Amino acid sequence: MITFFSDSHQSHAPAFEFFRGDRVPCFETPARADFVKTRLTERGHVLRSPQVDSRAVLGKVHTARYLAFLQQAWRDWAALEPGNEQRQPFPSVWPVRTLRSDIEPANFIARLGLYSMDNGSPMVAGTWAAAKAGADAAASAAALLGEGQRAVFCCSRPPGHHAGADFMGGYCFLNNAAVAAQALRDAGAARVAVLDVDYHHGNGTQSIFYERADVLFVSVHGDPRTEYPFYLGHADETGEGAGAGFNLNLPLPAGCTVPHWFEALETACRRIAQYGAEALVVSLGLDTFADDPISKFALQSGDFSRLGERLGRLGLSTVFVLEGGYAAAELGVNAVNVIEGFEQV
Ligand code: OKP
Ligand code: ZN
Repeated sequence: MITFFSDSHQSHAPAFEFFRGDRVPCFETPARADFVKTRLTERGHVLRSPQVDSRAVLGKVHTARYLAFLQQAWRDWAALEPGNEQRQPFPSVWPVRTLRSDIEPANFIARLGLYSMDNGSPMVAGTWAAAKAGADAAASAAALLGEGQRAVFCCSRPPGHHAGADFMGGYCFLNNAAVAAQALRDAGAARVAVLDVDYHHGNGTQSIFYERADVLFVSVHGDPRTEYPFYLGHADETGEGAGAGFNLNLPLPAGCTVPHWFEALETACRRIAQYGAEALVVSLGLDTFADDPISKFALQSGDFSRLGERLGRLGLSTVFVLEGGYAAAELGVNAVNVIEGFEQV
């Protein structure tokens, strides 16, 4: 499968994140994409650099002020005081209920909080470049489908599905899956489905398309009552306004069995088929893997082939976008199993 891969992912390599009050090494590392690249190359898949500038599409899925903040964030941070160039900024205050988010504060950390859902999105000098390359990959993949490719894989990081129209969160800055879906719409697909199979609910993607009928969002994920992102992803979220009925969440209990997971996948696939999608975007999180260090589903490497086969049977033009998956050394085999399972159909 043609794969978009950009070396600029390496410039997003924060040293640590917070976990239960401690600084711990980041789970979301450059090694993840490199393991996938190695496996793709071993198996003869072709890697390309993203060619399409996603700027115009980004302007349709994110707000102008969020994009302006993100692109400039590191320069603003570094200019604040000597030493910041070597220091990761984290938000410490957020405009929750009753507080105002319409006025952008001048203080950098306050602005970072305004544009964040959590303190779980470590940022460094190369973050914008890496995130932008991921969005460019998504736009490039959509363009290739327009040229008649059946499926394209975006091997990008950082991931994107927690990023909303105007916020980062959960390692995500730009919503690559939303960029792919919007680019497919712009290229003439009347209806696009996004299927998110990451362990964590894709709150950003859901919220971006929540009031739209032209993009169906379907997600299988750990129940937000106990799992990140906690505040979205429940079964009663079915869409609003024009989007009513075009959002389907299939939360599963942490620790659920593989057959239970595939049962939910089947429900997801049937909804997508019934919707009459002309193209599919898969938010391909691989943290459903049994040995994932931060997630609690039980898929084995062979199960990812089965996932790919089921997606292939939908018979849709498909963009795969890499999301989570933190058992880095197994990520290559698991990702390529999905891709090859799909191609086998
Ligand atoms: C991103 B993706 C450790 C807690 C974990 C939230 C998980 C983000 C998952 N600090 N942070 O959906 O795989
Ligand atoms: Zn995840």
